Amino acid sequence: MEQSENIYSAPDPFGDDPMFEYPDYPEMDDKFVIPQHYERYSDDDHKVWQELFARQEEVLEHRGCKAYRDALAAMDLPHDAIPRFEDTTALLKERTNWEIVAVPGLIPNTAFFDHLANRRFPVTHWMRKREEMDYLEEPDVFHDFYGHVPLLMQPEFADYMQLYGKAGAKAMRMDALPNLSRLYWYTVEFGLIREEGQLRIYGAGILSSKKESIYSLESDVPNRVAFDIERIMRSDYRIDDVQDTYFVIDSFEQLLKETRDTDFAPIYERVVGTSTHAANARLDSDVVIPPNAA
Ligand code: HBI
Ligand code: FE
Repeated sequence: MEQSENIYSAPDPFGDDPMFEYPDYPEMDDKFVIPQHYERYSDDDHKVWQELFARQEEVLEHRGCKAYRDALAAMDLPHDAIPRFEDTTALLKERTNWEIVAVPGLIPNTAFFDHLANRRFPVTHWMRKREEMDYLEEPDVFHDFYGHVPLLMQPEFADYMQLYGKAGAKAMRMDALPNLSRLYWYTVEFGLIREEGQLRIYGAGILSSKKESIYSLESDVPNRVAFDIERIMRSDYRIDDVQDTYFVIDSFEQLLKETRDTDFAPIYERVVGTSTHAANARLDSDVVIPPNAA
């Protein structure tokens, strides 16, 4: 696969061509699903998991949102080894009817949306190398699993993820994929939530990064703005560094309800083809939220 600048940067990394080239993995099915092949992880792959896990345990103790912390505890993941996807699927199935499938990495948008719409979360099977502990151009198993999977245990967030998958087809029809992708970016990847007057993290891109876990909550530099779907759909984002702006929800109920109650079509009609707000823009209409005390 041609390396894009960032996995999420191209709204459609594989173009509109139905004959896109995708590396031919043996055993891959028509939904880009492969076996995890647990036995193929090296000792060092497991050690990298262990180090990243231990590091985030400490950083997220008072920074990860409650639903994330509780879910991580309930999932009872191994600290010293990459999890077996089937073990977690068994628990997820029971709790929120989600499952995990292994994929080779980034998959085409249509397949990605189809998985989410059917409550399957695609998790990249491979582990980053030690030389890339902190910066990755593509999601790996630590980002996808440690960052994304625990919150699938939270009922409203679990429904929100499915809703996002179902929204894909209409966005593609209306040329609004970049706009819908920004919603994913600013919530699922880089979302913050307010709990008991404090900011906490729920976005997987933050949860899987030590630096951004601290920065997103405590730095004076970035903007923190109350959740606003249309504002998000109009806003560019950074792919090369920590975010300039974070959007803050008050609850997962709010995230799900506002998304479910909003017809995206009129928003797409207003925003597609119009100019966007820079990633670091501050608007008069923004409801600004202060950082936590460091
Ligand atoms: N594939 N495995 C994987 N993970 C993603 O997060 C992902 C993807 N394909 C497309 C994609 N994300 C985004 O471009 C969509 O949200 C639009
Ligand atoms: Fe991600």
